[in-house]
Amino acid sequence: MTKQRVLSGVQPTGNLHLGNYLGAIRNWVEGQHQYDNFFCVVDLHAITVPHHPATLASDTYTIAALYLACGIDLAYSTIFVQSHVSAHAELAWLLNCITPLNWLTDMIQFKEKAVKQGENVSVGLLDYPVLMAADILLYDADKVPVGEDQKQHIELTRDIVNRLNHQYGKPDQPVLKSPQPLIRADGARIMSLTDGTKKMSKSDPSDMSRINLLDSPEVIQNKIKKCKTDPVRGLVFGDPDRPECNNLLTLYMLLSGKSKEDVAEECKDMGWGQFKPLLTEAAIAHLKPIQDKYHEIMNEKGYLESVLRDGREKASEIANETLCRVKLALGYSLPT
Ligand code: AQP
Repeated sequence: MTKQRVLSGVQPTGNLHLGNYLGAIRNWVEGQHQYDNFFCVVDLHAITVPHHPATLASDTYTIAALYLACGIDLAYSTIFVQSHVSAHAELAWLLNCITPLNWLTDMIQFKEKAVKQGENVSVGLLDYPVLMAADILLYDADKVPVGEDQKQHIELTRDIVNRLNHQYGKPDQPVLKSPQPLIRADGARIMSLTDGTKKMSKSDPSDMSRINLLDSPEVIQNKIKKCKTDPVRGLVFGDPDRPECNNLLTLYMLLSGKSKEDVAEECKDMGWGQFKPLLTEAAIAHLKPIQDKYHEIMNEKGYLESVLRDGREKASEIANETLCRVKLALGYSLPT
């Protein structure tokens, strides 16, 4: 039986943090043996907000190396860079022309980010979900493992598929395959260390709001020491009035590998002074092997380039086939 296909990616817009890791990459790693996986660094998405040309390429490499360091195994998975496969931009254009404008203006992420950018907001930011749909659809992906914040974009992708299949496909012969989101209950929305009601994010101006995968033990210790808590003694999951408490217990559970029941029992009578060193220790211990592996990969000259070259070849072959299928359905003639 052929395996179902998985596609997902992260933008090279800054340091990977625990939200990206626990919400997305950890799930890619744990599920990779069951699927045929494609993981890309979505560098075309990275320029939908103001970016630094001087670091775009090195940030892209860092993220690809972190995929490997977190445990992505090339025996099961292909790693590539989005901009290396030109079919992504081309399919996005074709999908643009069948996507109603109001579907995009309704997207929560667009509304939130557009407010921050004021008059400088680009057409690219509005179009972000269509490019994301192209990323997924080019690979006929069955599943898309993401954090909770991306759910709306996958629903939009499914709407685009339905519309395109309805307009250009035959009932028994759809042009594109509809993907399903794969969102884990635990870790789907890791919150900021400085505000438990906001998601942890690369674009938060304060580095104290997140733990980055490459933070040193001293930095991790300092961030946890200073993170926002509450004055209540006794730590519990799920109290809507204590978002920081729920977030920090969730981080401890996921990083220590303990069950929710065990963490609830262990922490029920604790104060923050007793809990914070435990979380610090769990975070440092969990990230150490990832950091060691990352440095090993970065020191192996030429290795990452070869991984990305192979990835581009494999991804391009599949992506170009899908692109041809869509172009034919839309009535284009293909060059002979
Ligand atoms: N806080 C989070 N909790 C769980 N999952 C998360 N993801 C991102 N943040 C969290 C998931 O990580 C994958 C890549 O997302 P991204 O590249 O968009 O990362 P980001 O940190 O969200 O980036 P930005 O640029 O800082 O965006 P905004 O400003 O939107 O937060 C996705 O699967 C995502 O769900």
